[in-house]
Amino acid sequence: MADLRKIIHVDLDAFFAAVEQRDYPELRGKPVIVGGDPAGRGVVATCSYEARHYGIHSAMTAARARSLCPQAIFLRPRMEAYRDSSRQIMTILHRYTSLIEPLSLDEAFLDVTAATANGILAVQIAREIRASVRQETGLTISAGVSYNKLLAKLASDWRKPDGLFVIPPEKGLAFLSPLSVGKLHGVGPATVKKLSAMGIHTVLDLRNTPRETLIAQFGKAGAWFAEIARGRDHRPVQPSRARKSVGVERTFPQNLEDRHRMLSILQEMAGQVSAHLQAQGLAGRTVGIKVRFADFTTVTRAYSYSQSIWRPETIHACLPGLLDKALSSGSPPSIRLLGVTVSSLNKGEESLSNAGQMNLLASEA
Ligand code: DCP
Ligand code: MG
Repeated sequence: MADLRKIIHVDLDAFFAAVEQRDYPELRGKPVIVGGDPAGRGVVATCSYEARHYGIHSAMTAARARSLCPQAIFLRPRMEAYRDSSRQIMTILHRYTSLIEPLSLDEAFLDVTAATANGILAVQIAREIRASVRQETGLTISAGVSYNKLLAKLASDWRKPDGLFVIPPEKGLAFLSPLSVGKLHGVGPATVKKLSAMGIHTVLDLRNTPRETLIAQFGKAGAWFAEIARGRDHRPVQPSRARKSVGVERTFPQNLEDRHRMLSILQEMAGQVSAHLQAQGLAGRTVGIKVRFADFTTVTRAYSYSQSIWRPETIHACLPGLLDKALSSGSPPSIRLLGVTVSSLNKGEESLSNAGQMNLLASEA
């Protein structure tokens, strides 16, 4: 067991809302919602734990949040303030290791295997990080400690908010067994549904399903499911993680029902994506669209070229087909959001050498 890694996952609590409560003390102890306009079609980016008691959560419409908790205080995001706090946190993390993989503004993996070689415990590092973050930024950050990314991330969530939880190697399987499969990284709602139809609900059920059955059903992803059901995850912590996709999406003030209009909006967004790609010297092989229907079901469809592309006309070329595929799976076509992304990114000439990097999970967000 000497070669086991020590991974910490940290994730700030109610991040945007916590920054607001820190900066405006009159908001502390109150239900605070950061996001779009509750009078319009805005969505909740996040909310304070006080607001969560009313059943409010990220991605819910702001209007619904207001009906659940009329006294809630609604705030527009102040991204600059959140970015500042995020930079501060990342600086704190760098005191312990340079093996840091940020996942978003408020979340990161650390590989502290080397840092613990001289007898310092990973949990001790996690404690210090939590104390420094509190002291230096006034925010609380939850931490999970374990022997791989999968379990470290589950652990940080386990005692949220302001929690610390350790899953040592001998407890990994027992921790996983009762969890519902949807808790696992890469197991999205569509997969949960399929697994459920196969009688697989918990991670223990998943572990008891033959690997071949999972591969037959889900292909490469099935092999991944078999691994994580056994608590195995060899993904390294990747510092300065390369960007995975460039995308644009838009929620409309009124639902769209006309296919031609959808297509022309998709083409316009493709132009923006192309401009972003050019500006950053990037190109990608996969064009994806996202369609969210009036009832909030969301469908993504993707097409992969054999070579990297970036020109608007090449992105345009596959949009009609993708839109048809997306619409055929939902009826009637009344749409509140559309998005276009280009993924499987490569930077200029590096494209071919990087192409070998496998990403099993890219398709299931
Ligand atoms: N965010 C967003 N839209 C979402 C989800 C999140 O804009 N659908 C933003 C707001 C969050 C931040 O990202 O504050 C971090 O996301 P988390 O999922 O970590 O959520 P929180 O930090 O808000 O809460 P938790 O305590 O559950 O981590
Ligand atoms: Mg968070």
